[in-house]
Amino acid sequence: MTHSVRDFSVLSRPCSLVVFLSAVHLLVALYYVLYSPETLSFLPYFKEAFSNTGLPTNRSRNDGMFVTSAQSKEPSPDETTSLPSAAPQSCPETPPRLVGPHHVEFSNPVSLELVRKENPEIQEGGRWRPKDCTARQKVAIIIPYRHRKTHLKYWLYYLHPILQRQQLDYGVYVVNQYGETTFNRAKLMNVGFTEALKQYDYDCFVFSDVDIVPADDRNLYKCYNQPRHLSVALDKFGFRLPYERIFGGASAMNKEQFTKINGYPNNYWGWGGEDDDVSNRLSIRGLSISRPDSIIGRCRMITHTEDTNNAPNPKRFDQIKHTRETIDRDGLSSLQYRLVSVEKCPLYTNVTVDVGTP
Ligand code: BGN
Repeated sequence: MTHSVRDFSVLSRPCSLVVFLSAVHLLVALYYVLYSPETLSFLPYFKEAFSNTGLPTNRSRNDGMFVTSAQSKEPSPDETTSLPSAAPQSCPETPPRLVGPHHVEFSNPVSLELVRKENPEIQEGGRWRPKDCTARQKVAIIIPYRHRKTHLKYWLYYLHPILQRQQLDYGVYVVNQYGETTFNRAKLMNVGFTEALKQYDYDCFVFSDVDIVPADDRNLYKCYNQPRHLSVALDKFGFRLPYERIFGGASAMNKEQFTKINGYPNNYWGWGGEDDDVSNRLSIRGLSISRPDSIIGRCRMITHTEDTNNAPNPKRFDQIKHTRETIDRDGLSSLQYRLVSVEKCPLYTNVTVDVGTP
């Protein structure tokens, strides 16, 4: 009986083929793992984790009010490098973490330190955007202001958490009228619109008095197909509209709506009428006012004593009769002001402006 020597050389070719095919398979698998959309969508988070220290820059004073200065700096279109990068999917139409009606009171004083502590994600200049989804709107909140620090603290205390729950990509702009000349709320709105747009590509503008706080976070501080009146059920007016065409307090317009009406009028000095002029402008340009219902639209107003240099404007009765003649020549198209400073504070951007005299 002879032992035959086994000849393995016949297996050599199939084996090489198997090895070759396995290598190709491995490479293909590796390619898909590295370049799949899922993997790519994680990259910004990795990048962010390594690049974002979350620390504001240029700290100079520590009283919480004035921390950074961007006074003479020419702003870039998006100075939001410390904000989360754009997330892959857009935020849901209805923000998921809203709580509905919530308690608002102004009996215990709040400090800016407390607001900062309770809102650790707010970036300098009062900027925030969601990190797990892309906000549906970029909203600049414009607050006309002078000597109302206590009110501003309450406003920031209540509004920052609400705006975050509403998943907005937002910035807060306090437009501070320089000097002691007669207050001009409407012109400060136009300045806020103009200056906010120099900082970021906002598409929606909420114009709010510093003393108005919504009592229900379903009242979304965003823009709609029609200009939106937000402060519809104020405690001051018994939680209903004092008159149908009112547009004062807090309201929102997108860029297109606001430019269509040529912004606010610039020549209403002192209290009253400028919001009625805007309401007229909306009708003249064929726009209507949208509103939340009077439950969602509940707001509280901080009571205060009469402001100095903001007496009722005696000319307002006559002025609001002539909106049709003034709309084109008075507004964004004729806006002139002297910018005094733009300071990026931890919870808001402080724009100080000399709007001139009547
Ligand atoms: C109105 C004021 C508004 C103000 C509301 C609510 C005028 C114009 C002359 C009728 N309008 O009467 O500016 O927002 O009250 O306070 O005064």
